[in-house]
Amino acid sequence: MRKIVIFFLLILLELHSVAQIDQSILLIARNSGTKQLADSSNIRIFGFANSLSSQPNVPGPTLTMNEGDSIKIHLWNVSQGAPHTIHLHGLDVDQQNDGVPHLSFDVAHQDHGFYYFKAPHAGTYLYHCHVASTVHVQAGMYGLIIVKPPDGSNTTWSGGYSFDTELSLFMSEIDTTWHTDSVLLHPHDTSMTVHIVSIPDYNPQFFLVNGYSDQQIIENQIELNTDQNKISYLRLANIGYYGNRVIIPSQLNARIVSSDGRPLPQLEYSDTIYVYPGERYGVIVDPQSDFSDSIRIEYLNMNNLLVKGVEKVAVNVGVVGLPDFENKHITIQVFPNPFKDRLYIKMIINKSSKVQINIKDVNGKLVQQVAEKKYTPGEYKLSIENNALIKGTYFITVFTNKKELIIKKIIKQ
Ligand SMILES: [Cu+2]
Repeated sequence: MRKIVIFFLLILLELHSVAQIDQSILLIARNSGTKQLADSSNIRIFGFANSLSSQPNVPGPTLTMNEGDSIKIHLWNVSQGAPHTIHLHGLDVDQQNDGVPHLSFDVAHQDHGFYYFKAPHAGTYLYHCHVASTVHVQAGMYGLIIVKPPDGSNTTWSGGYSFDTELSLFMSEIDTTWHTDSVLLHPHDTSMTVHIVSIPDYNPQFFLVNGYSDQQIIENQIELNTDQNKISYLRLANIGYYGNRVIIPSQLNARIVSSDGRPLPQLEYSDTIYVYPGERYGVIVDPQSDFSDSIRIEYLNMNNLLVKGVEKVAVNVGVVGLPDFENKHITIQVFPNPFKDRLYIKMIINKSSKVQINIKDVNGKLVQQVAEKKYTPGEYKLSIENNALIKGTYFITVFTNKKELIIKKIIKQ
């Protein structure tokens, strides 16, 4: 009798755990995306989108969840072509939910697949399609998974390191010769563990950070903006077929604290970190001085370890470069420029002043304003949201001591 009661209790618990989903994520697999590269050319991609109305991007959406949450991923294949899966790289899930086609299931065109798992130890993980994965990953079917601690706080893991800001640097490459129909549209027999696909030698021409290279990295503001004594958490991840050598400016005091979603037994001070395909590292940085430099990412051919590409991610700590405006009352610096959705204004007030900040268009029309306020001597950093402004050229002006002064021409992208 006791055994029967326990049995039913277990069934109830099981039903409860299936029924209670903390987060449901929709990923739509598509075979018909395009991606603009740094030379303005467009290539065909496969990828994941969040909704039917949105196009896939490379990488796919970043999935953020809290440790211990019950997660359901709904994969809907709207590809008019190959089957797809979601492989949860580095997550301890059961075989049925691991997305390796011949060991679990694949999702054909117009089919739906569901993956259930409990978000594992707080850390950085990956997902990617596992159908003919060499081709489908290069095609663009991958994304980042960030697991926060159970309370969702800015902490590396429960009882780990607290941080003020975080930045993910997700590396990959693109060889445009693989983005042709003859490679992408090969037959897919998912009952086979080996696919005979004729693909060119892998010689990537584009080296990506979060899907962007060269000036695209600047335009999309992939950069570390922080201040002295503030702690930032860098999540480094590589889903390319090349290795990455990531070189961090020494003033950032980089400490590697985690590897592949688990804490290291003890942190390691290192400015140079090798991130090989599929690997992830967590790095804590806290600069002690103001400076401007960049994180250098080298892309290494795994056969000969030669550097085939270099990308840079800007690092700005505190006041950077020369001030944009300076008089005896006030010193002002505006960054970044060009800007996207947010503009920062750093002010050093020498004498108490009333300051009002205006953004005007090229015709002198006021389009945005930070209301007048009295500032006592000291340093201030203002952050202005500019979501409503259309792309174009503006002037930032400051109204102080009964005079309006033009500070800088700024460009919204
Ligand atoms: Cu796929």
